[in-house]
Amino acid sequence: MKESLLYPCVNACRSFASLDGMWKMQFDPEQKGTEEKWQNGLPDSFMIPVPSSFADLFTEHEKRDYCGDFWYETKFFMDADSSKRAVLRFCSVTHRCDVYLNGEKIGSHEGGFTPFAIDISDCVRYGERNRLSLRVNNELNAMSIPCGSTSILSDGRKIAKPYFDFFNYSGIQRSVYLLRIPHESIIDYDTEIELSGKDAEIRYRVETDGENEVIAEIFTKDGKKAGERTGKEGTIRIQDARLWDIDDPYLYSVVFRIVKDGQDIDKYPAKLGVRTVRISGNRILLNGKEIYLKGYGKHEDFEVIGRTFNPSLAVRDFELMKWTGANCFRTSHYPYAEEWYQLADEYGFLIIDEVPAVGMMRSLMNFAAAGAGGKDTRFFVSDTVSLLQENHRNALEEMIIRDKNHPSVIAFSIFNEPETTYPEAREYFAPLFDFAKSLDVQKRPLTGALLLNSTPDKCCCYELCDFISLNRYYGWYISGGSDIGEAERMFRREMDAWAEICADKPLIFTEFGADTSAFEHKLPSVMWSQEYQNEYYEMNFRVMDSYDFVCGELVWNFADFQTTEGIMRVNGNKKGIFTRNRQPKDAAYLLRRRWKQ
Ligand code: CKX
Repeated sequence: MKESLLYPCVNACRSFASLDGMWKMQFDPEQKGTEEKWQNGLPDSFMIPVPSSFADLFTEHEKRDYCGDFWYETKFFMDADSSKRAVLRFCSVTHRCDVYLNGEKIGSHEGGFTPFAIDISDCVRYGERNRLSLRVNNELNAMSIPCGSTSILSDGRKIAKPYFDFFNYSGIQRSVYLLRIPHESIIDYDTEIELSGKDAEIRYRVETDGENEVIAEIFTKDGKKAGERTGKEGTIRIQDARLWDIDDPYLYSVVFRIVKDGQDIDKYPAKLGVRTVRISGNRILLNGKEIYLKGYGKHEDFEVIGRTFNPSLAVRDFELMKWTGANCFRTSHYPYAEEWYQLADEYGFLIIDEVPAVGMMRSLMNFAAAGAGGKDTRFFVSDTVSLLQENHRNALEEMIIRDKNHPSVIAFSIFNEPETTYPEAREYFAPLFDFAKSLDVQKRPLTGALLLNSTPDKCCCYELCDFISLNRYYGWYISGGSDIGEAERMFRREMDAWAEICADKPLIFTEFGADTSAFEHKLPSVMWSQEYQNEYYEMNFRVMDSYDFVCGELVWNFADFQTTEGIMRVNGNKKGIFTRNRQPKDAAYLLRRRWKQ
């Protein structure tokens, strides 16, 4: 049985301690840690904050760009109470790790963006200090998601070569918790929602690891009971339900309890947003009403902290998104920290939740050579594909289990810009779409962001998507600058071709954007100037507005972000509507005018 991935909470039955703080760290470029048993104590460590993305903390190239094995160590005191289970929850360790407790290996995990948990009840030393060590590795290869490669320089140093366009931030990037939960406990739950007139039917299912009875209760915000039912599964009817919507993100509370002889054995509280998401013809419906998605592709990315979650920064991002009139974002290109989804539930934002399946092309120079050039590298025709698919499947499972109960999550994205132009790509993706559908009881729409050469005549995968998501760069990677008129004509030709397919399928844009320096102005415009970014968006909106099957526009990107260095990037990707430190470029005002209408 997999350990529960439920978010930590404290109540009469459960508690947790945070293990965040300053840990020890040591790079292991020669991979001698295992042989020398560094799990028994790091021989020559330095201090590192946990959580953190280590790269931007350092001043030396070798440390910032370190690629390979590296170790972490901390000590924690375990109280003498063994009446509850003790579980370590790692919210994300990028990209893979082995975990040791007091020198013994207790688990391992592949995949850097979803939590995993290890039950240590039987091996932890109660009433003593315990040593927790991790051997982490951040190399990229054709089986890892995200995909990339690792090159070895002539001095033996390893360098990450992402097939994708964001910095390979890594480390223990999210919190580590020591959970104390009952021996018989709630492992997971899910809810399906049906609206019936003014009422809502909540079909719930609770998974426990025991036989005792479960009680489910729903409360309004002001604490009134809205419904109750006994049983591990059942339906609760909320009369005159207040729906969760972008303008009124109302959240009920739901509490599940395992009860024996009138006593709570376990209790898990959560928020419940009552809403439905459906596709009807070429429309996306939220609570039965058409919704047009306006917003961004984002990154977890900021100066110094890299990909670490920071609550102030997250609130600033939500406030800025709201200020522009946005209602949606895609977690490009990996599942974000859980707190993002909690905030989106509260703010009334819609999320397209993306698995880290990015870089699915064999890039020789940098991702742009393959991606923007639209070349086909036969990525899905290779011996490693089945291992990649296994990692992809696990990442999908962990993401859907983790995020399925958030009302903000309206769709899952299974990929970003893979090669889709030959049948092997479809053979690769079709079982993953089936698997994702089977995991999500809410049967949310599934999609995947299609690369610019995945046009209707060539793409073998769009049929798998419940709605089509296009990443398009007419006026940037294709016919930019003075040729923007030509770009518009080419864009319209492609859209005319989608029109036939989209008589019965919604289509949204998951990316379109132009690199823009916050310091450049030019009249008439040139590429990279703020004037050009505005003209680029005006042209793109003109085209999108002429096709009524377009159900959404998520611009690329919310803010400038860090990438690997190279001739295509000036200290990062500059397609942000906001700068990296969250100040508006001129285009922010253009979006605000359009989206606030
Ligand atoms: N799409 C032609 C994936 C994103 C990149 C974006 C860009 C590309 C474009 C592919 O991760 O940042 O080049 O700006």
